[in-house]
Amino acid sequence: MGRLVVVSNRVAVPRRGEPPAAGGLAVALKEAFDSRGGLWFGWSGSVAPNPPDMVRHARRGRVDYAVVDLSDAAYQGFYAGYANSALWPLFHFRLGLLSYDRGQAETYRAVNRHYAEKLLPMLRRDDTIWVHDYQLIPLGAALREMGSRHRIGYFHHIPFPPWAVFSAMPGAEDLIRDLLAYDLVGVQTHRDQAGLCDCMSQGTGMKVRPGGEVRLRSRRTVLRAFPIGIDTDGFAEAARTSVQSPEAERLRTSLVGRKLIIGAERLDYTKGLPERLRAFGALMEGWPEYRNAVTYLQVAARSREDVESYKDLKRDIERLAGTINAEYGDVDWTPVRYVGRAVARDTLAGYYRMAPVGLVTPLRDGMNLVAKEYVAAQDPDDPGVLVLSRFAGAAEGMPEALLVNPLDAQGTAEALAAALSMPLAERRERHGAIFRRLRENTVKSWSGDFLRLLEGNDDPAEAHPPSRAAALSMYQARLSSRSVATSSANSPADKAGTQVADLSTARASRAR
Ligand code: ADQ
Repeated sequence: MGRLVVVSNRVAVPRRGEPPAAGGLAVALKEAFDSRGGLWFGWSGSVAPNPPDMVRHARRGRVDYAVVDLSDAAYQGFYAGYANSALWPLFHFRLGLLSYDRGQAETYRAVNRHYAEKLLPMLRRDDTIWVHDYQLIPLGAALREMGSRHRIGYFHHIPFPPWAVFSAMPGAEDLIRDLLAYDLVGVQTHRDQAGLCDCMSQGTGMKVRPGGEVRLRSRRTVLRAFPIGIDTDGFAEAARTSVQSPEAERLRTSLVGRKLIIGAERLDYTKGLPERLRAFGALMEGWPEYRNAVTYLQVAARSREDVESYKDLKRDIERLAGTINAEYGDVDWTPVRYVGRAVARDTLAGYYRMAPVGLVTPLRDGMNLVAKEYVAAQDPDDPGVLVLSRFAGAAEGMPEALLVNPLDAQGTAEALAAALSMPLAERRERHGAIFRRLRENTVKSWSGDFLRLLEGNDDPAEAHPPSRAAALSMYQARLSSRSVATSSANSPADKAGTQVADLSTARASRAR
């Protein structure tokens, strides 16, 4: 078996003598890299007016890291411009925020061609290439034009909308046709797979066969869902240890017995932060018993601050948090604590374990790993409850979470109240079901499944039927046998029909 060659937008070269950062792609790929060796190629993260036109190399263990710098102009056009101001909003269904500029689109293609030119001479004949995410869609086609006959797979980490949305992008057909250069195109969920197949058939006029197969002359491309997971046991262990740490103790002491609701993400308009604050405000308004009894901690790491829409978002969130604190706060209680920076992974794991409620309500999200990490971090004997947007990819595999529509502040507040008052037996049952699935579908099994199908050994979709179908049937069976005492008939969630609505949405999206 040949080497694994990974191409991703940003490549973080581990310091000499240190393991790769926990979490993220490095963990997913470790096993494959360890067993067969590999090359990891991409942008170094450095930007300069006129960077030297060269590839820098570093060898760590069995992996060669090869990175290039970007010029200011390439960064503006390719990264801040087309990738983050046009593709990112497009793929997240936010056409109102899409800002298209033909020059930036050309820079995006030029940078991808440049990457292909740099990568090609480093390739060996039997390498397998795995390209990651929307910054690099045309890379496969550029490699093919230059003569590459390797197996090339592409994984799309963010949502894939249907053609009715996608076709708003100038040049949409070209982007879809670019995907045909790959042998395998992976997306996160069955909903994304439906969007991708719709774009493929409407954008190219080609027939998508059952199993997501498209044929163009002698080339075959398979379109398939591979829901990404986390290092479940590793994260659970980090949470167990970190909840005893001085940082966790500092937070615990400061709560003075109040219950913690936690949210954590990059500061991004797709994550639904203003909507989440409005929902917390609705909880304070409609459930006075929780005033001075809960604290909502939102950790939001700064992100893409050079993109205009991100600056507006920061202002909105700060204003909303200030309004809630002024309205409901007291001399000894701040309802919303807002921390605007990144927090170390282990520290975050300890905070999750301490929080009876995890609030994860993106407007759209490919998967959302925070939802999975929150569940993995819980104490199985006394777990917290996840309130999760039905528009996160993670919702497909988590029907036992309290699923909400984040645009419905009242509905989300009702779910929060239900979570805060949920009996222990029900919390355990919901947590246990999700946690078992998280242990079966980890980040390692995700990369293994993708590579096995790309390299043609077997078809993981046939080997393992979709976990979501299994999850749903378990859930439905439990509901019909009334073995789950959801919430009592008088509970806010029941009044609002949270459970019924969740299930009907889950059924509807399965049928799509
Ligand atoms: P992201 O949009 O970055 O990823 P997500 O999947 O939630 O979103 O991953 C974020 C990671 O950053 C998590 O591991 C989380 O713990 C960490 N994190 C969040 N807030 C933090 C903070 N304040 N400080 C430090 N760390 C923080 C994209 C897609 C997702 C998809 C992933 C993986 O947008 O939908 O799930 O890729 O495919």
